[in-house]
Formats: sequence, C-alpha cells, structure tokens
Amino acid sequence: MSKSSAAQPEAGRPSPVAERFACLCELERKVLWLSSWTIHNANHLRPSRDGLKVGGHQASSASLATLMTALYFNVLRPQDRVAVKPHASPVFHAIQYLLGRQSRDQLERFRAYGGAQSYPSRTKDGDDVDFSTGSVGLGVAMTTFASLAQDYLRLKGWAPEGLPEGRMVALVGDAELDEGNVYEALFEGWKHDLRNVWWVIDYNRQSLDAVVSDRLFGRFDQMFTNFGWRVVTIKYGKRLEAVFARPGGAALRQWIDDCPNSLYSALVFKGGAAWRKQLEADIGAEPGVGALLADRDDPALAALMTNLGGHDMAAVLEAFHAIEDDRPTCFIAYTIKGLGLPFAGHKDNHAGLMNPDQMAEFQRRNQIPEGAEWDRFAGLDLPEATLRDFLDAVPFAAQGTRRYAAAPVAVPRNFPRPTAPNSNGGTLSTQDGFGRIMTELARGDGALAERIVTTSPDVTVSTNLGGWVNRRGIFDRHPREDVFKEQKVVSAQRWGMSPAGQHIELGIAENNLFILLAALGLSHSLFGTRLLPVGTLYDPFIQRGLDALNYACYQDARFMVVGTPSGITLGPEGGAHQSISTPLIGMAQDGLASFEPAYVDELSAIMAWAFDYMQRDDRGATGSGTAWLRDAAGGSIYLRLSTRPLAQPPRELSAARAEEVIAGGYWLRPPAPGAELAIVYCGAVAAEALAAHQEILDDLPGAGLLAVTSADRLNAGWHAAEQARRSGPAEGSRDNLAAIERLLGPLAPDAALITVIDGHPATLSWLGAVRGHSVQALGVEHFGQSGDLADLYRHYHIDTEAILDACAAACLSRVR
Ligand SMILES: Cc1ncc(C[n+]2csc(CCOP(=O)(O)OP(=O)(O)O)c2C)c(N)n1
Ligand SMILES: [Mg+2]
Repeated sequence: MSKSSAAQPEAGRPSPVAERFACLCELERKVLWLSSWTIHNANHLRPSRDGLKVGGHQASSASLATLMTALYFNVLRPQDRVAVKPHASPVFHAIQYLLGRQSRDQLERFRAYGGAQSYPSRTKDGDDVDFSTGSVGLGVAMTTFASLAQDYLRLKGWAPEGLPEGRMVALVGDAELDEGNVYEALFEGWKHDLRNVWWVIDYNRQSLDAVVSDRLFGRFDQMFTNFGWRVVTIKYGKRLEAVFARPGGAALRQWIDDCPNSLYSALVFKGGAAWRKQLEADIGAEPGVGALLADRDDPALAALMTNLGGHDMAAVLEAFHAIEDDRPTCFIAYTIKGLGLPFAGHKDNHAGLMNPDQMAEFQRRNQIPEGAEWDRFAGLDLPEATLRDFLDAVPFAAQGTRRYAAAPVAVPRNFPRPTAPNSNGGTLSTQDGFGRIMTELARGDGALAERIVTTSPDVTVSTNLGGWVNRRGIFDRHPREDVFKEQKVVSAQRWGMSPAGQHIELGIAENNLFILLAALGLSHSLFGTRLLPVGTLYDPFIQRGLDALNYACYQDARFMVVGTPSGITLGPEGGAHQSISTPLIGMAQDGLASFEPAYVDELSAIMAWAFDYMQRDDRGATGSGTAWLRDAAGGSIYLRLSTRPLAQPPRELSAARAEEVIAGGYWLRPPAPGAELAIVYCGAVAAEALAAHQEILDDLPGAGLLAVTSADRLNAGWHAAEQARRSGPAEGSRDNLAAIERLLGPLAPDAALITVIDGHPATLSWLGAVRGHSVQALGVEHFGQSGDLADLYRHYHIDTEAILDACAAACLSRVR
C-alpha cells in the first residue's frame, strides 16, 4: 500500500526532496514489517513455557505506521517529546531499531522478561521512551502537563542553554477520547494558555470491542476549536483527492463522507470486489462513476478506497509541516486499523494476530528473504547506502540521548521546625505544621525554596498552602494582579499571578494533579532542570486520581503528595470525605514512600529527608535491604496528614530519633525488657494511645508505646530483611535486622500488640507476624458517619476506651 503512495522520482537523478520522500515510504513499509514480525516472533516462534497468550497488537500498530514514520524520521526534533499510543509500542521499538537505538535482542524478546515492553515504558525500556503509556488517556494528558512544565521552566529562564523549546506530541487512539481525564486535561490546558502540544488522533474508527459511533466525531472538531486549538483533518490521501477531481469523483467523495463507519470497515476487510458491488449499487448511476470503477481492477479499487489521509505519506507530511507556530493542534488522521494486514478493518482485529500462513504471505509480499526477517534493509527497493544516509541524517536522532540529568538541590541544615504557638494552647496539627513549614521555606531565599513548585486541585487554602502562595505567588504565563487586593477587599490570601509564581493552581480534577506532578517531577530528565513538586489534596481523593498517581510513580517522576485531612479524624466535616484505605495504598504503591506522623517535629524531619530522597538516583544499588527501601534510588513521597490539633511533645528531636522517624517508628515510651504488652499507634490517634498507655501502666508498668511514622517503610524494611536472609548468609546475618524487628526485640516472645490507626487496621496488624506476637488491631473498616471526634472514635472503636478494652482482651487471652 505504501509503495504506491510514493512520489514518482523525477527522470534521471531524483531531487533530494523526492529522495527523502522515497526513503520515508520505504521505511514506512519496513516499520510495518518489523512491528508485525516482532509480534509474530513473540507469539509464534518463541517457545511458550506457561501456555499464556503473549499478544501484541498488529492491527493497532499498522494503523499508526505511516504517521509515526513521518513523525520520527522527518518531522520531530530532538527536543520534541512523544506519548505513543500504548499498543503501538512495536512501531516505536521498530523505529528506534532502525535508528540504531534498539537492539535486535530486545525486539526478539518483545514482551519477554527484560525485553522490549508491551507498552512504551520510560523505566523499563532502554530506547529513550519519553512518556510511558499503557492506561489509555493518561499519556495524552501527560503531553499537556509536560508542556506546562516546560513553560514553567522557560518563563523563569531556567531552561539549559542550547535546549530549544520542544513540542509535546501525543499519538492518540480514537477510543482514548472516551477517557474523561483527556477532557479534564483539555480544560486545564486552556486555562493555562497551553502551547506546543500536538495531539495526533489515529482515527481508525475502531476500539477494542467495536466500531466507534458515527455520531461522535462530528463533535470533536468543534470541541477542540472551542478550547482554542487548531484542528487539522487529514482525511483523504492524494490518490483519492486526484480521483475526486475527475468525473464521478464528487459522487464518490459524497459517498465516502456519508458511509457509516461499520460499513466502511467491513468493506475494507472484504476487499475490491465488495467495494465494487457496493459502489455500483449506491452510486453506479451517477455520471462518471461507471468509468471510474471500470478503470481499476479489484486490488486497485481496494487500494484507492483505503487511501485515507493517515496512510498517505505526502498528505501527512504536508499537514505536519504546515504548522509553524506553537498553537495547540489536533490532527484528526483518518486511518484503517490493520491496513496492509489480512484482518484490516475487521471489527474483531484488535487482538488479531496473523497466523503462520498469513505471515508467510506477508513476508513474500514484502520481499523479505527467509532468515533476513530482522535485517534493516531487506526487501526495500532503494539502495542500502541511500537509506543509511537518510537514517544518519534523521533530525530527531541527531543528538543521541535525550535524557538529562540535573544537579541536586541541597536541603538546608536549618530546615524549618515550627513549634506550637501558645495561642493554640500548645497544640498543632500535622496539616498546620505542614503549612508553617512551607511558609517558613517561602520566607527564605534558599535554592530549595526556589525549586519547590506547589500545586493543588482547588484546595490550596484548605490544605494550608495559603501562606506559601502568599509569598511565592501563582504561576501564570501572563502577570495579573489580585483584583481583590487591588480593590482593597480584606483577605488573608494574596493571589497575584506571574511567570515568577511558584504555585500552579488547578481546577478540581485529581487526575490532573497527579499527571502534573508526573510532568513536573520529570523535569530534570525531560528538560534538564530540577524541580521539587509538592501537591496537596484531600486524602480521600487520592482514590479519584489513583491511576494517574500510579502512572506518575511508574514513570519514576519525583514529587511529594500531601493528603489532608485524612481518616475519620476530619470529624464534623463529613462522612463522605473520610479516607480508610489510603494507608494501604501508601504501603502498596510502588515508588511512593508513605508517612503518617503524629507530631510536627516528626513531619519536619520527614520533609527534610524527603526533599533529598526525591532527588536520589543511584540505580546501581540492588540486593541489600536498603535497596528494597529505595534509599539509594530515591522515589516519591506521600504524607497523610490531619487537621486534628495535638499537644506537641516537649522535646528536641535528636538526629538518632529523626532517623528512627524516617525508618518508620520509635518507642515513645520504651517497654521494659520482656514486656508483655505494647500499644502501637500511627497518626492522629496518638492522643488516645497515650492516654490508654498511661492508664495501663498501673497494671503493666513495663508496657511500651510504639509510635509508627511510616507503616510503609517499616513493612518494606521487614520484607527486605527477610528476603536478604533468604538470599544467603552474606546478606542474611542475624544482625541484619529490619527496623521493626529491632524495635519489637525487647518485648516478651508472647507479648500482645494493640495497634490503632485512623485507617484500615491491616495497616498495622501485620506487625504480629514480625516476631509472632499476638495482635488486637483497631482501625476503621466502615465509614460515612459525621460527628465530633468523641462520638466518631467511640463509634469506630478507636478511642481510649476501645484501646483499653483491647488491652484487657489481650491480657485475658494470655492468661488463658
Ligand atoms: C484505562 C484503560 N482501559 C482499558 C484498556 C484496554 N484497552 C487497550 S487498547 C483499548 C482500545 C483502544 O482503542 P483505540 O484507542 O481506538 O486504539 P486502536 O487499537 O483502535 O488503535 C482498550 C480498551 C487500557 N489499556 N487502558
Ligand atoms: Mg481506534
């Protein structure tokens, strides 16, 4: 199909333009071959050891072969960044292979352990993936926020010298547009006067299960236009357009425009004879149409009818190169899912794979000799030297690696340590403490504060970021005064906006928050400048954005997310906002170190450590216990905070104690050696735990009170130590104990643990497995009831009484 869309070289020596064009058409064929072969090899030629389907998407890949060839080999520049439609991963890897940046070994191990990934992955693929994709819709939105991150740096003059502004390009499956997060990003992009974004829609009118509704697409043009985007429709190929200009052409064009998606797809699958029959029946009587049909045999008619814009190299190049400004642009490229493959257009082709016979025929058509399947140039009509020269000059590949590193930003030794003001009766909540730490950082002029960028989905003030914003201002491409301030309306908030601002205010869409954090948190790698993003939201809404949070972590973006208020402890503010499962999310989320401190000095120690941890990048560190904790490799941070004011312990946190806080826990009241009972608490229920502990001391003077600041890190450290011991004596010496093993060491072997958290009790109940202690686990398993803390803690059995009851029950069972 592609060969016939090539421009005819001029007589004699082809012009450089014609030659480049011919190379592109040849490479387009090669890309389609290699992507199809890579999938075929994985499914049919690699022995299966488990009987599981390997999969891969030959049809979805074919759909993008022309567009991606045009982009990567001609249109893109090194500074451009791309989110590739997840199931076009084989096309991406084939392109990188042709550019010499992907190995044959990796292609042969497509979807196998250590091989090229099923979906493009920044962290697991070795061939320069810009944005991971996989969960449809998220990569699309990522381009919006990456553009915003790029603007943020450039408007502050922080872009490294010599690094030009890039375009953020999404290759979008048309069914991805069903995902709501795409529109959330579209809205947000408009608010921020989005620039330099291209969304190239692979409009094959098919999704996984079905053919896309005809009525839908009429809406898209208008919608993008409403948001200030330019819409470029690449509907017809050059050959179809030429035919439209001839007698019968207008009727043919009208017929195509009116043809339902399902019928068009079915005819694509059935081929030339079916096209002829249908066209004769529908428009055969129109003047000129008879001759138009008679001029072509069935294969030529099928080739004409599938000459849609997204498969016509000339049409595609023309559309892309016509854009010279930075206005966001949506290309609607008409394509055919599976074009060139035996199941083209078939509605069930999403997971379709060519069988060995079909592949043999495809190989024959591509003129690939047996044994030369991985050859970069086999079966192409242009001389190898011409193609090599072309590949060597591809602009996108001109600068080699496109991953940057940025110098770390030091965390000052005098990191803010707010104390409880007397006006609060000596009490402070962790949320308030967080706000004070941020405000104090904002007052200083250090490098750390300069590189912090905060963001929040419309809960900036209610998560205590107001003080920071008042000092550091809101980021906006255009300077704008705070009208309320100008009008002398008294307000605690000063919301002046300018390019110098350091807070990005978002609308209420948690997906956007996490995708923005992903983009800002990759700025060192994407744009060569380190940013330290801090995002705040109400803790329960972590669940609203969870897939996007997971997406951000999977890409190894570095950020701090603050969930506050949390649990039932937000009290009268309402049952619907209570979070139960977030502590478990924090423990289970890969790439996220989670903390839930009770006191502000703990929070301060955690945040100081966290800003450093967010910048660590020692990928070589493996095998040891701390590697499991990612202490060398670093990661992102989740702080689960509370609005409950607590009396702060009168103490100066020692360095050793701070280390324990970061490791995940410490004895607030150490147990006597051989103690029979310990109360273990996490977070805002510290007050109840303290009160209960005080009461049981009469009966159990040796009882301990264990503060857990990070169930996540205690748990991860324990698993790491267990794994190390299983791995052999070098790692597994008895001295190589996890923090929690050491902490629980002084207790009697048959001691009881009473655990309590405002969250799911499983967060702490595993502690019993560490040394075989019995556990009474208190926590919250149901939610939805508002009230004050006395009522709620009683109702959900996490008050002092409940802790004492659990202590009594534990003692009774020891006696029995
Ligand atoms: C969030 C999410 N839901 C479901 C899937 C499974 N899935 C993968 S591709 C696909 C259909 C995509 O269709 P389209 O975007 O039109 O791409 P095409 O295959 O037509 O190129 C679905 C539902 C997914 N990857 N992500
Ligand atoms: Mg589709």
